[in-house]
Amino acid sequence: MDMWRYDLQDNLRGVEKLFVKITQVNKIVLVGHVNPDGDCIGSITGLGGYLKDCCGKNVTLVVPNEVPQFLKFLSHDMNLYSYNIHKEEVHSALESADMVICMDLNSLKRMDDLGAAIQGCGAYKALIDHHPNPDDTFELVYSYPQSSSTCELAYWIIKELIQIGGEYIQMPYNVALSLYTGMMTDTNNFANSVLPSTFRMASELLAYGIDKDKLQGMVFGGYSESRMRLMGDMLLNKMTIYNNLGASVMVITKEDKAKYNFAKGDSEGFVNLPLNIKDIHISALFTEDDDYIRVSLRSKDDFPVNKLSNQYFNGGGHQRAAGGKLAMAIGDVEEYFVKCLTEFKQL
Ligand SMILES: [Mn+2]
Repeated sequence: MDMWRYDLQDNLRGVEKLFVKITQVNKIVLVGHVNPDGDCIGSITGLGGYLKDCCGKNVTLVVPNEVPQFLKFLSHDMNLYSYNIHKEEVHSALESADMVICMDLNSLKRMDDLGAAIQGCGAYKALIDHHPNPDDTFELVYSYPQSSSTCELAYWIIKELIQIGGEYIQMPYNVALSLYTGMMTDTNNFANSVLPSTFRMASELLAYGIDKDKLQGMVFGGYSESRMRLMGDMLLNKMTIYNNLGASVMVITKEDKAKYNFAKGDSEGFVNLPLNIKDIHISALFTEDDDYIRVSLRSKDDFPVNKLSNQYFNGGGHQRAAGGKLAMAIGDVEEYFVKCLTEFKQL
């Protein structure tokens, strides 16, 4: 057996169940996480597009809040609702839904208010995701933390669904484009968590005629001048290095946001930068929002930032990439982080 397939075999063994369920239902709502990223939008538009165009299902796509401008092209002609803007449309879609498929999240907590709406609806609930420890809300779970991205998992699941269906269907171009985009962003352009199966998927998808250079430009290159200035200011003036902890901290205040005309997504990727410094293996970025402080944590050398976040920052995620939330004065956050990390490292 091919190695790449062996990787995935256990996880794909159960796809028959999903196949049977899909044949039994008509209205399907696909849901992603708060502050949707490329993998989130790629996976709901990719699987959603397949279910709509190849299986004839009535498909609605929902995320808790705004979709970044540079990812909107992936929804094509599908309904993609932000719950904070389209509450009524989302409630009506959920009320009549036969099935809800949550993607790229392991817990309803990753959906803010939308989580309660999902919990309360009577539809059959499935999960397709690559974050560890999914919660037990779901009746059907495809959780594969080793996978590069939810989009990669969705790709192999769709291929399996096609195979079980027994007739050869070509994946539509739009589906291929969505899945490629999410895999490309979640691996940071093939830098992180890439398996042999990931390259296999990429190579198969490129055969659909995806212009990968143009796509990279659209997804990674569409930034504003003010984002670059903010990044420069952060690295030059705001990054604190704690050599004794092997850690870096950056804080973006409301003042910084105003100064640099901050738009959603402008700080994307900042948290990864300090990890390029020798011996820095933990990076924290704190961003002051209206109601709370947003926490982003990254690590290398397998330091478990998801556990750190779970214990001190009201969040979780992957071992090397996690998020969280804090309610405190922005001026106190750095001291709090240093205290928590020191304690955590001593445990
Ligand atoms: Mn993901």
